[in-house]
Parts: sequence; C-alpha cells; structure tokens
Amino acid sequence: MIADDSPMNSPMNSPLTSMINKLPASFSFGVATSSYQIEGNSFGGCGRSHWDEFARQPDKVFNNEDGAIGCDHYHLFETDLDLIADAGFDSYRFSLSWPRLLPERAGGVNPEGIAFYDRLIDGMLARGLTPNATLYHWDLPLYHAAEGGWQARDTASYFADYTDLVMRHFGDRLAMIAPVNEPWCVSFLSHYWGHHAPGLTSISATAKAMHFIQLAHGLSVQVMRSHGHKQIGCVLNKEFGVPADNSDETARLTALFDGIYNRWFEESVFKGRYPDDVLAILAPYMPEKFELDLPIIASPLDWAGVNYYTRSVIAPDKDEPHFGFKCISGNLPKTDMGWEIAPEGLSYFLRRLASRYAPDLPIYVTENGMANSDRLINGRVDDAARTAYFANHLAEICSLTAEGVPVAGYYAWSLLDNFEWAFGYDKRFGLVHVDFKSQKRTPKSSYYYWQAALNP
Ligand code: GCO
Repeated sequence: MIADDSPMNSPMNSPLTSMINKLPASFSFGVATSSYQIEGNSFGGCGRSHWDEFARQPDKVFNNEDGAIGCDHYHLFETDLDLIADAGFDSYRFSLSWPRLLPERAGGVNPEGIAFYDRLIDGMLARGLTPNATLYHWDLPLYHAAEGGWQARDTASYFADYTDLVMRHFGDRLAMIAPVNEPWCVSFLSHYWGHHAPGLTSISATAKAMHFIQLAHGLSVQVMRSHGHKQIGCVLNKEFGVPADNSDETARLTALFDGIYNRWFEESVFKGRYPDDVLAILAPYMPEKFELDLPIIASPLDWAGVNYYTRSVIAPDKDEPHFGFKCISGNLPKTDMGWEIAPEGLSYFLRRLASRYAPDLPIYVTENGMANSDRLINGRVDDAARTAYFANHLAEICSLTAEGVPVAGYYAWSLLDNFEWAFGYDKRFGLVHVDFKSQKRTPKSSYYYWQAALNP
C-alpha cells in the first residue's frame, strides 16, 4: 500500500505517474458523476423523482437534504467540463435525468431538458472528451414510482421508451452508453435494506425489483441496438465478501452474499440465468414467467463496467429472516464512509469478469474513489489519502493489464463533492471541493496529482 503522507502541492512527484506509465497508451481515464447528485433538479423544468419523495420524509437523508440545488451543474457545467479537460482526462461518464427529459406523466418532452443535454454533450465534444452516458442513475420519475416503480413490469417498458427518446436526440454523439447504474443498489439496497429510495424493506418487492431492473437493462440494450449503437455496456457494482470466521456455514453465507450482490447481475447479463442459491430464496416472490425475460436480459454487449469501492465482512445472523447473514465492520483502514480499503477485491472481480463472464469484452472501471474528511484550509484541500486510494487501485489494474486482462479504462468517482444520497452533502468524494453555499469549486491536491500524471 502506498502511504497517504504525500506532500501537498508537489504534483510533479505525483504518486499516480508510475501507475499511469505502466498502462497501455490507449488506456482511457475519466471522471464520473450522476444527474441527481450534481445538476440541481429545481432548474430547467426538471420533474420530481422518487429521490425527492424519499428525501422529503423526515430523517431519511442526513440533515433532510435533497438534490434541488446539488452542485448547480445545470448552470455551471462549462466550468465543470473545463475542470475535467484541464486535468487531462479524456472521457466523462455522466447520467441523463429521466424526469428532466420527461417531467410529467403524459406531458411530453421537456425542451429545456433536451437543450441542456445538447449543451452538455456538445461541450464535451468541443473539449475532446468522450461522452460515456448512463441512462438511469436512480432518479426514477415520481409518476412511475407512484405506479409501482421497479416492482412493476411496465416501468421496464417505459424505460425502453425513454431510451428511444435519448437515442433519437443524442445517440449519435454518445460514444459509450449504458442503461442502468448499479442494479444491486436500485433493487436490493433500496427494496430490502431500505437505505435508498423508495426505502422499502420487503422481500417480495426486492425479488420483483431485482428482476424488473434487469429486464429494463435488456430492453434498453435492444432499443440502443435497434438504433445501430456499437458501444453499449453495463455498469455493475461489486463488493468483495470475506467470511468473519472459518466455519462452513459462514463460507456458505459469504457465497450467498456474493450471489445477491454480484452473481445475480453478472449471471443474468452475461449468461441469461439467475444463480440457484439466490433463486432458491427469491423464487416464491419472483414475477410470473420471469424465465421468459432472461434472453432479453442477456442481450449482447460491447463493454462491461465495474464500480468498486470496498469489501464486506460477512457474519451469520440468526435474526435475519431470509438470508441469515449480516455485514460487520472489518479491521482494514476505512474511508470517511466507514468503508474498508481493499484494492485486491477490484482485481478479483476484474479477473473473474474476464475469465468467467465476458472473455471478449473490454472492461472499464466505471467508478472507484473514496469519501474523505476533507477540509478547506487557506484555499487548499490536502486529500493525500484519496490520492493514495487511487494509486493503490491503479496498481491492481497495472498488474491485471500486465497479465492480459483487458481493462481499457478507469473513471474516478467523482469530479465534484456532491449529494451522497442518504448521507446528503456530508460525505465528500470529489477531486474538486464544492462550497455548497457559494458553489465555489476548489481543486483538491488529488486533482493536481491527476493533472500532473496525465500531462507528463
Ligand atoms: C454508487 C453510485 C454513486 C455513489 C458512489 C459513492 O455507487 O452508489 O454510483 O452515485 O455516489 O458510489 O457512494
């Protein structure tokens, strides 16, 4: 592990340089963001999403904050694109907001929404940034949420219609595209653990959401393909489970955790099936004839994306009614989220994806980064721990590419400090500090280290 005591503002000695030099010249570097977390959805005729509804309920979100203003990226996007280009990144992974484009149930397309994404995408192209778009990063229109959200088959069909709209207006300018960000978060985290909108804790809702979000992915891929797009991917988040003890039972539970978190999504997208161990539990609650949808879910892709942050330590939990495990705190160094720093988990998943699921596809790390207790002092933020985090994860990728695993790019999460979902604006993931009162952007030391390494 690289120590996190790198001197601030000596970017010429960037700890990222040696890693970047070991990667192929064609390797792509970018930053990632998402619409609800940065745009500010009180501007430009944006409709309401289930996140607004969730945030409105007392104590669901830290300080009862929401995405109404975000980072005001809606107005400041030129500044933000300049920051990306000036750092030397070549790609920008962003998401389009479904309720910004279709704010009302039957109200037609919002021209201000179309105009905003036209400006944004053209701004990327003008700066030589490759647009990598995600169509759904969790901002489900409230009117669809009111009709069952991801528990309803119709939502997947509506998502296909929305995909068609995006493809017609923007498709030829989007170099890379993926339907859904992190289907595990959309389904399990939001419908079983209730941590995210819509905040449910129901096994029946979970099973349905775990299937219909996958169906939405497959239908959307088919629409993208019908428009002739050739760089369609998926963005799956992965968490590395380690058993809390050496018992056979804990080993079984850790495998089950892997099934729910990781294999459910990999197996369905790449193999057209759900894993038996998870299905054995969810079967009674699954939608009728779900099997018939699996070939749609497994529609061929052109690239595979992995979001990776941390690992989980898995322990038995006799009180857990359906799965029998809980995630407990481990003993590795932790980020400000309390997430353990475990770069070897990233290698594990990239290697597994390449060998077991997607042997012919280029793989992108579509998100990786950490929350840090950053402080703005005399106009500077020294986030040496974040630079070390990036360096340690890039080191894993260097070893993999040397082995021949086809990792083609890496996106740091995130460009800006932003609305970190249930944690509100309290947890800071950005390369760039945001003062949420003035909206002033201040690049942190990690930003300058990227800049030094990407502009040798
Ligand atoms: C996710 C999302 C991002 C988060 C990031 C940090 O992975 O949860 O894609 O929206 O902000 O991961 O938690």
